[in-house]
Amino acid sequence: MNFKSVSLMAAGVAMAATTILGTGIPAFAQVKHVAKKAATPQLIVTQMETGKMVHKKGWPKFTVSQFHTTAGKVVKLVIKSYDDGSAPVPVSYTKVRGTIGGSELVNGKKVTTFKAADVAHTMTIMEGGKTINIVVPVRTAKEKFVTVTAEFSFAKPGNYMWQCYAACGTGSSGWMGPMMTSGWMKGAWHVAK
Ligand SMILES: [Cu+2]
Repeated sequence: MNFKSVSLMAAGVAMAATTILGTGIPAFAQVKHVAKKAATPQLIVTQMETGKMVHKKGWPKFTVSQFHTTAGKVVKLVIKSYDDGSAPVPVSYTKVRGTIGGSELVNGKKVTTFKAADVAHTMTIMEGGKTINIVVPVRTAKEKFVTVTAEFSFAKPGNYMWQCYAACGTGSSGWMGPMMTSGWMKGAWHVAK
């Protein structure tokens, strides 16, 4: 028996030991597959477009405003925002709330709280007594858009309203127009069982 056949035999024994009984599938492959499946969040993407982009001055818009998910499932929400202007926002809505880790990613960087002057919009979701507050900062002059990513989940099924809390709309208060109109600065999350 030469060295090559001995090492081949050893490899065979090692493979048999790590094979799940009767399946012929190596144990490491199965474990890896299950772990990956459980950790994959539901990816949902929306864009924040300016009034100029949608040809309606003073009417910024979330292009997707109705969302669908399942209770208990982790949602990974990605918001691409093209807005370079801030809007007056109550200080409590400058903080990220209700997300996993209490934070969000802005262009891949973890953020938990913003300066009010840097806030363009929020996606604030009311789930019973819990509030999920995702902050959309203004893009800088040198970037085309800013990417906000947040992960969260809904405990119970139902229809939950969301509203932008940065007064980005029309009227002297900024709370008219798109702020009051479903499909623009408000909408809903539909959470199935
Ligand atoms: Cu807004």
